[in-house]
Amino acid sequence: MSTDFTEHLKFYKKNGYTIFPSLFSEAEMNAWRERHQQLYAEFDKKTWFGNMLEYAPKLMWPAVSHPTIVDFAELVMGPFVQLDNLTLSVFHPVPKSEVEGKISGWHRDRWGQVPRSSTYERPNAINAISYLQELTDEIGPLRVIPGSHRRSLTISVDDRSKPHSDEKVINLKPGDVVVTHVNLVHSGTPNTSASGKLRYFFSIFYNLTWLKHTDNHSGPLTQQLLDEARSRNDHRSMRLLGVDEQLQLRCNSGFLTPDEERWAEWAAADKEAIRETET
Ligand SMILES: O=C(O)CCC(=O)C(=O)O
Repeated sequence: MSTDFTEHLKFYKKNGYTIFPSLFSEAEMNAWRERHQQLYAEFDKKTWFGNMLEYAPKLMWPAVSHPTIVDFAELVMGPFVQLDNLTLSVFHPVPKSEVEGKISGWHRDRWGQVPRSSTYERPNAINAISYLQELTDEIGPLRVIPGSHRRSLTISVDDRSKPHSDEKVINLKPGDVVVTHVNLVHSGTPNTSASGKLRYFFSIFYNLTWLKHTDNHSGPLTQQLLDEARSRNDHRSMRLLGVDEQLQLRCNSGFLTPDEERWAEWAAADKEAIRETET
């Protein structure tokens, strides 16, 4: 059953984010946590991993190509959506006394800009973030400044690690996914778990196909996913992996039909064109 995006879209345009509850299962999250633990051991206690698709293609592809997330991405960006980077990271707890009253740091995301007006603009990139545990006040919630994707809001260096008067604190449940607009000002919160719990952060970051992508999609395992997508004539999956064969035609469409109408036609045509293949 496909999701009704009407309310999500309205909320997203106004506030710069929307939350999709329970998109990921406990079994999936468990497998991702385990993969992180292996990488942590293998890479000398490194905590931050980009390029997660190449590290774990079979585990990660269902998340990257999740129909709810990618359908919504195509609704707000048009069918020009590629994976910019797939990041799985862990924040270890720090003593509460060290970070009392501090947040991780306000910012807009990669490929963003300070908005020039209050008009809603298509994002250059969106972030589908989930946390593989409940985001309690102790583990460190996500903080957002609603509407800051449509405000030329700036914050002084001194104030970037302090809570903001317009902030909303978001305590997501495990498996929930928040999709943000690239120009939304947001911040994490330090993990101060007294019982030593880890704070997992999982980010599927998508950008427009005519921008560069941050992850390297040329690795053999990612290329295998691309070959499979090609054999199905699955343009949406190919785009996610950095190959947009329709870009030249679609980026010069004349722009006299409303964008969202045109995007919906293209997205439908892409779905129609997929060939069933034997697996
Ligand atoms: O750690 C967090 O919750 C915030 C993550 C973040 O700032 C980001 O995705 O850019």
